[in-house]
Amino acid sequence: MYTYYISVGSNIGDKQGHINLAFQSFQKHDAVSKVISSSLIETDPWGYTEQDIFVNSMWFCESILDPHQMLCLLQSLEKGAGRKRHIHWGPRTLDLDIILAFDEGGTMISVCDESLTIPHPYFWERTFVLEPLHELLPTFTYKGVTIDDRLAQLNLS
Ligand code: PH2
Ligand code: MG
Ligand code: MG
Repeated sequence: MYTYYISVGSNIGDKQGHINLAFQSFQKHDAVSKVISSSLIETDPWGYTEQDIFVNSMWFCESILDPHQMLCLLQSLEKGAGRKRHIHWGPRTLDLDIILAFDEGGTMISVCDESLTIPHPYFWERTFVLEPLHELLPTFTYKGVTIDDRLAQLNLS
């Protein structure tokens, strides 16, 4: 059994609608359990800024799927929302990124290959990821820094 924190984003069309539909399918999936969603927040685009504002949130779940199997499931949900891959960091109907994964003992899992990197390579730089993560995991600490301190640093810079 694994646990996952999954970042959710949309900035095309019915943003909340894409997210809610995907959440319903995800919750119903036999291989996932204890699904929890953070609040949905509106965020300014990060990275490539010439695009519409995003709706972002974070999902927690337990699953028997290993990280690559989870990636496959998330990509199928993105496809279901009509996701097309164009501009890197550009507009998308639905983006589901594995941010953190833990094994049964609660140890953080690292994955790094051509298809998947966990922890997500930019998560610690992005308030649109850390704010919803903070709601679900307020005691999280990464490389000796608490998520509270990291959010304070990012909000100052
Ligand atoms: N996703 C990106 C790039 N920039 N900015 C915000 N605010 N929210 C996102 O989900 C987002 C982004 C690439 O995945
Ligand atoms: Mg992304
Ligand atoms: Mg993605």
